[in-house]
Amino acid sequence: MSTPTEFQYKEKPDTLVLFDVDGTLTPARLTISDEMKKTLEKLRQKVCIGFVGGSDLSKQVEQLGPTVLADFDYSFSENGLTAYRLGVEQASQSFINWIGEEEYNKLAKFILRYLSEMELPKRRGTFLEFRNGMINVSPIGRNASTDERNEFEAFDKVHQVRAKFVDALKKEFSHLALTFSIGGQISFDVFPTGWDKTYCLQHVAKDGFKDIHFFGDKTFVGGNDYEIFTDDRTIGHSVTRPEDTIKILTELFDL
Ligand code: M1P
Repeated sequence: MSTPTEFQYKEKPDTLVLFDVDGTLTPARLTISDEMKKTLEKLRQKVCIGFVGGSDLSKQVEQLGPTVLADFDYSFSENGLTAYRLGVEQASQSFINWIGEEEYNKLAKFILRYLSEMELPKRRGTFLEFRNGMINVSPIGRNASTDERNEFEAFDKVHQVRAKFVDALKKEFSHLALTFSIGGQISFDVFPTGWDKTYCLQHVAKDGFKDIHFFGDKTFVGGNDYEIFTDDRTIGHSVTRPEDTIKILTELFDL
């Protein structure tokens, strides 16, 4: 497969470097540094670059800057459910489109019924959050304060209410290819199996890259970079913070 003409100005147009955002390009939930921006500008002269983040594009605009779509060859939000190539939007996907109204209705009814029967010391609001690429289920509710979050987390450690809930859902909806992930303090996420960061790789397949590097900080089992980090299609790099990313890039690509 030949290199797309748009990338031929680069030194290694058949190499793509993909980055996680939080903890890899920026400190968690914070903005990109000038040093990282300069490093990426130099890198982009040599290879193709892209980011793949779990949150939506508005969050990445906040963290990576208002010109983010022009600063990267590929921009992948929500693991690639929203995708841009050279600033041009590619086909997008959503949870509701995938599952369909009928099955979603059954899932939502089961969740709400189960929640109503669960013994809990406290309840707040927003128990089922409908997102573009997933649903998020929280027994205490997403309106819980920080103290209430901590209390719920401690309660759940003892009573395992989330783990039991996930088991019940797995049993009831075994006919659907759903993944349940208890990643945070008060909730769990439900999304189609395979809609982790590897989802974005389908968008780059047609450009025929020889090497695809991936940099991420949550590359351990259960971390949200694990699947793409260990995928056969990528060369994985595990980093501890943005400074570490800069150090490895400088050595690897002679910046
Ligand atoms: O990033 C991990 C999780 O963070 C939040 O979880 P919680 O509110 O339970 O702490 C949520 O945004 C969740 O979707 C996410 O997986």
